[in-house]
Amino acid sequence: MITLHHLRIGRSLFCAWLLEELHLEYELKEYFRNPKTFRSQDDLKSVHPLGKSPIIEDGSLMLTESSAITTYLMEKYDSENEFHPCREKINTWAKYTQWLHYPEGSAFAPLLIDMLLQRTKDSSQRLNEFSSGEIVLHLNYIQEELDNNDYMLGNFSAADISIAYVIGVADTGKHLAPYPKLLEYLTRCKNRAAFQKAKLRVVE
Ligand SMILES: N[C@@H](CCC(=O)N[C@@H](CS)C(=O)NCC(=O)O)C(=O)O
Repeated sequence: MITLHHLRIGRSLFCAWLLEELHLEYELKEYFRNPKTFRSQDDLKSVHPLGKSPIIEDGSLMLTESSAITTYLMEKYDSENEFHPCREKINTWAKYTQWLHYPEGSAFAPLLIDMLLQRTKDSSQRLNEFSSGEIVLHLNYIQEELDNNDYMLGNFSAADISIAYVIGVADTGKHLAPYPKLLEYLTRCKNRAAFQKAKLRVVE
């Protein structure tokens, strides 16, 4: 059975969401952040040297990085291509790969800077200018690419789980007011039965 190491509060909820979409059984191990630093603690670092979640174990495999975990779960458990396009449809598959990796590769960094500035009440004009400009750039791009579709590729795919995570972080940072389509998208994603199931089990 798969084990999901989940740090409260964080992205591993979204990994649980994917496991629920796939109807996979998983054991959940929970960890708490240090209340002062909001970082992970020795218990999670004893599982993996980075001490960052999500981490999954599946048999002898231990895997980190949410996009790599998604790719692995798709390869192993989505043989009918319900949640990811097959490689023969190379253009659709390439776009899927883009949306899967874009959040961690590009969109999340300015949101993290903004989150740290808001949380610490630090005021660095340069960081502020950088993060606010980049956040607008990325949210505009995602909203334009989403267009009038329900999901990034039209139909729901595992890449939506990556995108919904960053849109959720943008929502927490109060950046979504000018982006009604992204708000609707986030609601649509969170209304999925699998997300609701994950949320009941994986307490944030
Ligand atoms: N790029 C990694 C990021 C993992 C990550 O930073 N996770 C956060 C939780 S959302 C974490 O574990 N933070 C604890 C810490 O860095 O101390 C991924 O996509 O899985």
